[in-house]
Amino acid sequence: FLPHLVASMEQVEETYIMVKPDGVQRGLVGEIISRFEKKGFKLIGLKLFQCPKDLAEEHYKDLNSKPFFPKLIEYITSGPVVCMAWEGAGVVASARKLIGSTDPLQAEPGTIRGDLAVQTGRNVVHGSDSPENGKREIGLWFKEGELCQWTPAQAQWLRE
Ligand code: IDP
Ligand code: MG
Repeated sequence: FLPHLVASMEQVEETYIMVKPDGVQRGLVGEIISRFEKKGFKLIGLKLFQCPKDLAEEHYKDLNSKPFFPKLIEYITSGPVVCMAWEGAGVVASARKLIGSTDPLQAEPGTIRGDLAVQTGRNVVHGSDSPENGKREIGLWFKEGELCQWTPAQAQWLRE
């Protein structure tokens, strides 16, 4: 029994989830949104958006020394993306599990990448890797006034 882990699961967090251009082009937007919606997390921000180069570079700045960085920026700016902010206790780690491993061939069946993609360079979806990055990325991709605070009708049936 690890009380600090239980406490962290109860902490309400926000994560930035994005359907990448390949997911949009392949008609997977509804399918990907559904995975998070059915799980029971709360959608607080959603838009279709053509990402400018400087935003893509800022979002992925930790990877800017990697050999694949220029192609990654080209990929993310190659067409519209669907930007989402999701809220819930434990949503950051849970969303990463729903998404699956970075390399879709290593991702477990049942995960988004495991079910819907075959290559790291076209892995259809992004998810923040920590609560701090969740906040940072939502701040980058959404403007003031684009997020909604609301109480879903099902809230009382999701948590005791
Ligand atoms: P993540 O998306 O699972 O968090 P990261 O390591 O943060 O994975 O990498 C960010 C994104 O950069 C990946 O989702 C993928 O689109 C791309 N990427 C990572 N490694 C490679 C690579 O070796 N080749 C091509 N693209 C890569
Ligand atoms: Mg990452």
